[in-house]
Amino acid sequence: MAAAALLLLLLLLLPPLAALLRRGAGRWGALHLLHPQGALHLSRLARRRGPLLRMRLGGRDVLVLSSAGIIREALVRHCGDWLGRPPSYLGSLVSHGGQDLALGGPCPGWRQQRGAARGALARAGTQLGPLLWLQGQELCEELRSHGGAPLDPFEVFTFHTCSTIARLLFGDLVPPPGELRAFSCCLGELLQVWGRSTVRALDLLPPLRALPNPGLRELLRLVQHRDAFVEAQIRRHQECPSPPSDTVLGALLGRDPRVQGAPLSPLRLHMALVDLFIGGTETTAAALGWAVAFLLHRPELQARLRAELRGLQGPPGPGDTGRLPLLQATVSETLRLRPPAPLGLPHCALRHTSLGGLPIVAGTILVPNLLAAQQDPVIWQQPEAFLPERFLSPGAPWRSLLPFGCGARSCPGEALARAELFVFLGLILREFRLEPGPEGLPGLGVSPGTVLRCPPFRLRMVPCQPPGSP
Ligand code: 3QZ
Repeated sequence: MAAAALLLLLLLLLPPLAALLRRGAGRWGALHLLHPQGALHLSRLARRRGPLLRMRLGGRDVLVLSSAGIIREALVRHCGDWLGRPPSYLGSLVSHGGQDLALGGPCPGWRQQRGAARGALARAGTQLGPLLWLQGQELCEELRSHGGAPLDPFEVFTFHTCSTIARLLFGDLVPPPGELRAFSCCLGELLQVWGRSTVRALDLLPPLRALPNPGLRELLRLVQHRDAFVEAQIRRHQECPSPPSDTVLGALLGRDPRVQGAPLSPLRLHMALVDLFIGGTETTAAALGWAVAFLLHRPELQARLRAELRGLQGPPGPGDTGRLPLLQATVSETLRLRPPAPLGLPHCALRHTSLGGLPIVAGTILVPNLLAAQQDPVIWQQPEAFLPERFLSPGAPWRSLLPFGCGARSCPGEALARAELFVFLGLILREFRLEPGPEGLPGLGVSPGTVLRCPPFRLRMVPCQPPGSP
């Protein structure tokens, strides 16, 4: 009875709500941002109404940008104007009051944290080859252990992207595999709860904060687990009489004179590690999952990639992008169609500015729709098709490919992620033929969440070359 009444109420409310959403300019136009299909829904809207959507959220303007040109105008040309992040109740709760690189607003401490994190990652980037190769071999070993039986690869990918970050940060002083596996699962749950609509709503509707919220309680419990793990790793390093040299953690602690900004304050250091772990785990694993899913649909492309890999002496390394153009194109095409963070992170105007000739007031929120920009029919032919070949032709629109955002707040892990995807995917394709599992080909539609992931699927990984052969 109650359910029927609720349904009736919903049906009655639906048409006016839909009309409100269609107009978008109303006081709650930004409810579009809560749509479960997020970026996809906003892309459809942009196709009808153009690349600059203007909405209202409470008392603020929200701009959703859906073309690479206008995103670059804001975040590259006017980058100083858009350095801020919108204030966030939840963000503040999970970052010790805004000490986070991804979520924090510009202040001297944040600039120092950004300089140190970018500097440490750039240093590490010069010697990624051996690390990625080792991790990639362990990844393939684990995949091999399934002996060609149907397997959902996502958790395996997540563990190995998480281990990559751990190795980069801690060198050989990594936590035991069991502990790391538990932590990578904790991060997955953390992101899942972070994206839950009952939790998201706390940012948009302040009165809800007075009510008990089970999602929020779970979020805080997971944040505690996250913090205990990160704290234990830092302590282990500081107590070690001769900690491994040349690690990202060492650089953040000020042990590498070439890295500016270090040492960081304890809280900034802690949150920089959290960002690296969260930013580098599920995002990269999701992209690997998408690449595999797309390639299951294109066996002939797999064969061409294998032939390209066979032409190389030895295993693929991060420096082989020029020698493996099709593999490089496959990574780019995966990131074009399925950017792991399809709406990036929201920006906030620090001062009055302009965009597309329109005046913009300070405090305006900007949401870059990377998914829409990367499927813009003005730029991309057959925008929705998976065609890595498009990147092999001379005039390919590279500048319109923005999976990591652009400008001063673009993803600091871009080079790492690209190298990791390139090497891991190369090692996998070199050793295994990817074949659909008993349920058939995976779906390629997007499912809602903080990170754009493909629907769960199983595949068979059939060895097509003895392991370890050159
Ligand atoms: C998908 C907010 C935004 O772009 O405990 O992976 C800590 C800080 C909750 C980092 C969300 C940075 C979750 C996903 C890059 C992406 C928590 C953080 C932040 C987490 C990530 C968040 C983000 C990222």
